Amino acid sequence: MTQENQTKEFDVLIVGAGFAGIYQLLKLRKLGLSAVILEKADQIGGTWHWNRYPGARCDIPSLEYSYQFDEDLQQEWNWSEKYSAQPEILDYINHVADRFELRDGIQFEEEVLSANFNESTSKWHIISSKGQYETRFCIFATGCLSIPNKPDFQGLENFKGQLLQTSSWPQEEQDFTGKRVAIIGTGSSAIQSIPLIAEQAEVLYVFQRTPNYSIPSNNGPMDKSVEKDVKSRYSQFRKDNYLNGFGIAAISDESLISESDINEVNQQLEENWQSAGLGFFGGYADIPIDKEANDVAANFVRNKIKDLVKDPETASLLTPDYHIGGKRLCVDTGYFETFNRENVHLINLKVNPIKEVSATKIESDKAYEIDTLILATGFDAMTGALTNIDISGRNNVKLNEQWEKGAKSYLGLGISNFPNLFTVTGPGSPSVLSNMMPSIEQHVNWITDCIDWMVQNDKSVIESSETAEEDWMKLVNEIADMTIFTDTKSWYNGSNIDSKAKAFLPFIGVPVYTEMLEEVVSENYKGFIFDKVN
Ligand code: N01
Repeated sequence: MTQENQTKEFDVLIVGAGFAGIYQLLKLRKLGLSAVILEKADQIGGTWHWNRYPGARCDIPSLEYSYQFDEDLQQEWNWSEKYSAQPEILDYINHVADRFELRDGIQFEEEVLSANFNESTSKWHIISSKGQYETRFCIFATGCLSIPNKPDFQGLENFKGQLLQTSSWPQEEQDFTGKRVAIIGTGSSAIQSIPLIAEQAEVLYVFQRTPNYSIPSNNGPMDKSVEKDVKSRYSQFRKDNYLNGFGIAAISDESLISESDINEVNQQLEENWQSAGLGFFGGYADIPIDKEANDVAANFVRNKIKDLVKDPETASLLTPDYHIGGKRLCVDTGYFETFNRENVHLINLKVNPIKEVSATKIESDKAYEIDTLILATGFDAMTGALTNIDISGRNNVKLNEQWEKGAKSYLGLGISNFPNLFTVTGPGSPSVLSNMMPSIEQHVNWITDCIDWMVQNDKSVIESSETAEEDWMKLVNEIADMTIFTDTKSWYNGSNIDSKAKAFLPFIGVPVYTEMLEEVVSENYKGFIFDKVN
């Protein structure tokens, strides 16, 4: 047997070297367990490695979109802007990997192909693109938005120009000077990149199926007084944020539009428009739950679009008609204003869908000659990274078959029939409806404590019970049904992928979720089964 073919053994195998994976490695090492990360890319970073399109940046302030597990780290690291750009976020994660000496635990350019639970040994057998592993625990730190959605446009394979996708952007800088560029999609990635591409390109054609709401970021250099204030009370600041609905500092107002004077509401919405970014959505507590209140906030933004975009027809095309927040709210720098440029043209795919892509053209209402085609068409969100791996659990049950009618998970952490498998920010957890960084840390801490508890209490195998999982997903949906989220087609409910089950997946409400996680632990991991005997 060659070295390559030998099965390597670890206590824990982690899939993915993004923010979740590397923190998980650190925590497991502190427990004294052997652990390895397998990473498909040639470097760490996860989503911040793959999404290098122009304008990519976080839309949660960097003082919040950062690790909190190490006081020295959060005090010593300085962000240059309020919302940091992708290169700086990548620098940060690299700094963390070096600071905590994590690189030697990561195998790069090694994709996990299958994971199979062996019931006789209670171990996972992993096959990767480079070798085989046997491990007691398997942790999927694969992110919520990591499998690109690449629509099957007729003739796309015949396109001879430059084909790019925002979610797998080349590492080399791209120059669009003098080029005729088309971009398909108008979600967050397009909204961030369009203003910058428009500045370079000779002409930019934006192919829009559904318009999006976007709030100006008002990004700028880090305000040193804000930084100083937050750093003076960092750990309390972080704790307080777990008490806000979406786990984000800005989103904490308990006032209701329905109980406020409309002039005051408009004044407050103006203030939020100027400064709150994503916080605009939570600026009043009833925007996410009351359709009429939501309409007030939505109309405010619709009017802003009318003011910002000079051509009334273009403004009208850019104006959404669904609940604000129903699709993930976007945050931009000069997005709507970009449509005032003479070299930018908006094409309405609702009326004129893409008929065909050929060697040099894209055809909808007419044929557009282009040099570059950019797909900003989103992701197979929340489940794609798991269902794209051949994962089989007890009785050889396949995960993608178990989830065919909709993903089910207990707490977004465990899946019935898949023992000793954990997901970080999995479906059924606040994840994408929260600040991902604290949610990642919350899950990694929970998983690590759980494994430690198992070691201390002589338990070998953990899995969620089917009943706990059913009840949990019922709760996820009952809460969602009380909000505006379920009325709109979005990637939150699988509507962006035709073949996908339509089910709402994020748990809404960080504070309730946090309480429930603690309750499960205090009741000896209620809802989980240990050392199940068949
Ligand atoms: O993807 P999206 P994204 N024909 O799914 C369109 C996070 N993120 O990559 O709405 C034509 O939002 C689709 O149209 P429709 C953030 O959570 C964060 O932009 O389905 N069009 C839509 O316009 C975000 O929400 C940051 O009708 C097609 C677009 O493509 C999430 O990632 C930055 C189509 C896809 O938009 C995803 O954002 C960027 C088709 N066949 C992203 N298929 C931060 O700032 C799809 N579309 C942290």
